[in-house]
Amino acid sequence: MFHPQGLPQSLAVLDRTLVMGVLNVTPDSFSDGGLFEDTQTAIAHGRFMAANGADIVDVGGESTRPGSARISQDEELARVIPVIESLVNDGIVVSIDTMRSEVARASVSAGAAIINDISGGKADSQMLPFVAQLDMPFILMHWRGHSDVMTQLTDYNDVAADVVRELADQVGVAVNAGVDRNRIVVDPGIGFAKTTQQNWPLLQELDVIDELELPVLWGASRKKFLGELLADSNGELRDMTGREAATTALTTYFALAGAWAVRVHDVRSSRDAVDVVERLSREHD
Ligand code: PMM
Repeated sequence: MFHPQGLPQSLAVLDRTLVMGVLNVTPDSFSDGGLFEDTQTAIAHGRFMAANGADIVDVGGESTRPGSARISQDEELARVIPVIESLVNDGIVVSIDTMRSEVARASVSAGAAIINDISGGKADSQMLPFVAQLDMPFILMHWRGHSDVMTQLTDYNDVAADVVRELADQVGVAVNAGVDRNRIVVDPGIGFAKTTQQNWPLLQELDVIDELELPVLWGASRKKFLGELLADSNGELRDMTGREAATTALTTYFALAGAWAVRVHDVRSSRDAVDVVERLSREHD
């Protein structure tokens, strides 16, 4: 298992897959839309996830649901900063899920310890130079374009090989911009510029990504490809919360494959799965 450098000591010492809890402070996110819009509700949910085993709480203010439009930077800042300040004040490790360098900058000032950029530095030319100045992990996801166009960006020859090659290229861009390779975490970006069916070969060939010799984060929680897999006989997609057992199954799969972290909505079930895998990996007494 690979670990990024620059992690807070409390996480750096752990020898298991980490659980990152999703905290979308957005009125329109596809999985918890509207529920955590209110700052106090968001803070309470972040605390709840930490109490239930989240190692990291991933705070995001911008929905990346397929087809969604962008919000202004001021709106994004207003959503995430008070939540980050409050959770950090409680001693919770927070990552900031943003494509904007200015939001990343303000979040780091507010105490965020990890940058999670779903565009891997592609959306904002100032992101990589900013990250290069930091001493914290940078999550670089496979990304081909913004949510309003990503469903048209799904041409691949070989999904797993192409995603890993494009990730390698972007890691190279980041390193050229001065980002320390030892601080990079890669993420294949389940559901981003991929049809629902294209997620499966990516998951089936998950060891292809090990070629990069970098820590890996997987974000498959409650995504549409699971809703489709579990659809009823009328073709009605399984609802969000009904995708939880399937998400936990994937967490087990990722943990067995040595993933650095999983990004999930229901923290308790994934943490239980990770703890089982960790116990199984110990030497016999
Ligand atoms: N998925 C979403 C948002 N941020 N970040 C990373 N690193 N990886 C992901 O897969 C990812 C992400 C969209 O899902 P959500 O709306 O359930 O948060």
